[in-house]
Amino acid sequence: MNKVNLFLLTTFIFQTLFPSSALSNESGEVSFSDAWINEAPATVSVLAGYANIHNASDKSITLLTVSSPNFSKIEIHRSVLNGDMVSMEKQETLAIPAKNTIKLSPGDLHLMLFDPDKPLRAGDTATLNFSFSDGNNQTIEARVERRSSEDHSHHHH
Ligand SMILES: [Cu+2]
Repeated sequence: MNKVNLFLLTTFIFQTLFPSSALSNESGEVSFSDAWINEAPATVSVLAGYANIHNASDKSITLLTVSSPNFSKIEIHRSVLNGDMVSMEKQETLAIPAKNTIKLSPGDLHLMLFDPDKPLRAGDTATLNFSFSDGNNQTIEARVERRSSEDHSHHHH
């Protein structure tokens, strides 16, 4: 059985056992699209993750924490240009305004993913858990991709 079938089977079993769970990112007021992780050399222990987070409700919802079984720690960062240097500011939380989409994208807001449990290559997926101020949690699978547009090597912490 290949990896994709195993994932679908696992998802099917999980949803059969826990039909009201938030595993599906279709449910709830907040939904995700284009969740991806920038592929990096295996020697790099900090990766960047991106997604679009949409709040369909008529009130602001705040992203409180992001965690993952695949990383030791995840922070929300914003890249800020100071002169010709890009630095990253840690965000304690991230508000998603009512009826709005926050886009995490290279050079701007991103997830900083620390210490992957295994080398992540393009095509792999990692699990991300998001918890929100309205009490909802969402678990999504982010795909590791090689998108060449942004060079992160000039970032510093
Ligand atoms: Cu960062």
